[in-house]
Amino acid sequence: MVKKERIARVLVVLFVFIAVLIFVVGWLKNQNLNADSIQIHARMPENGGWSVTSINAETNQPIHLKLTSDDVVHGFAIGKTNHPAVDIFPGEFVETTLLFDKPGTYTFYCTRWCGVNHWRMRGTIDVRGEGPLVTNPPPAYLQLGIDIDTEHEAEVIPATDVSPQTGSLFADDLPSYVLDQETYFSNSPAKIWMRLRAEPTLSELSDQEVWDVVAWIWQKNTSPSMIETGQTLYAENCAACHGETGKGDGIMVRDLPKHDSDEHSTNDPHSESGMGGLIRPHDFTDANHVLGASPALFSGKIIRGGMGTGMPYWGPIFTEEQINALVSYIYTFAW
Ligand code: HEC
Ligand SMILES: [Cu+2]
Repeated sequence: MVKKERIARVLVVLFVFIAVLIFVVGWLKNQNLNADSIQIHARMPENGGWSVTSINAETNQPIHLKLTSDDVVHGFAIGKTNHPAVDIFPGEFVETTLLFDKPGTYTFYCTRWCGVNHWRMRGTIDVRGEGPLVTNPPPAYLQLGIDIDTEHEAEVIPATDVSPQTGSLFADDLPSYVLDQETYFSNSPAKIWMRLRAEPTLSELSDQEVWDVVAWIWQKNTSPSMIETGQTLYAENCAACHGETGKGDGIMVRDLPKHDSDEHSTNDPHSESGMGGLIRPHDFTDANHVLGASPALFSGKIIRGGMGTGMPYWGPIFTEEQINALVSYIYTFAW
């Protein structure tokens, strides 16, 4: 009797010991795995988004990621870095190694249109280490005091197509402020047109010729390669809402009511969306709308987003050059 009890007791102790051992070994193994690589599952935002949304890293210490998708095809990229985007296919693992040489907070995001809330698939990587922190300067629209949320219809628009080439013929007659990058950045084409129209030295020019000058100024502040970069970024990140041709008819918004100022309709664009407040964007081919906006306003909108309109914020994703490229590209729809 006593013997049996003893055996039972030993067995229990042994059992508990083995259980603890299994647990500890499992935990250690897990720790080890984590040190070697981080496994991340991608799911559509409705299904939970990224399984990991914050990653810690140290400068100059590689981190290995094992990525897979639990539903549709997603993509993985990190804003403001040159790390190549990785496609993530359901049921497959793809590995990638990240290396940061500057401390700061980076944003990783999905690059594939996986659904309406696609752009919400974002997470952060906190990189610690020596060196100056990578930070973002405040967007220019704040310093310039431009309200990016008010309507900005153009006071004037060109009667016909503009010709930057013709505009360049008057280059020598222009007041010098016109060629400042600052002037371009903080004024809408319509504003600059009005300023030039009021210049006594340009009184000989026709209204259309003044527009040609404005178009030339816009051309001077961009370049074919910038437009090309803008076009690529736009196709990947913006066309799903703003439409391939900029008309505001991308697949994500096609069925939503039109924007008030576009059709002078009585539709309240906010009323029926039911998609996290997504409304239909303005028509970028509408000169009335686009020529009334300054590059600072457009870039501010892109950086900050729409605050409840469904326009995503891209500040942590794109570099200043990329945002300027997008802005140059947007004007090409309207000219
Ligand atoms: C999920 C849909 C969606 C995506 C994706 C999107 N936008 Fe928008 N965008 C909107 C909506 C809706 C508006 C209108 C409401 C507003 O101005 O906030 C808007 C407004 C804007 C405006 C302001 C227009 C104006 O005249 O005030 C700019 C500029 C803009 N988007 C640029 C972009 C760029 C560049 C991208 C891609 C990098 C992009 N958008 C991606 C939905 C989207
Ligand atoms: Cu996705």
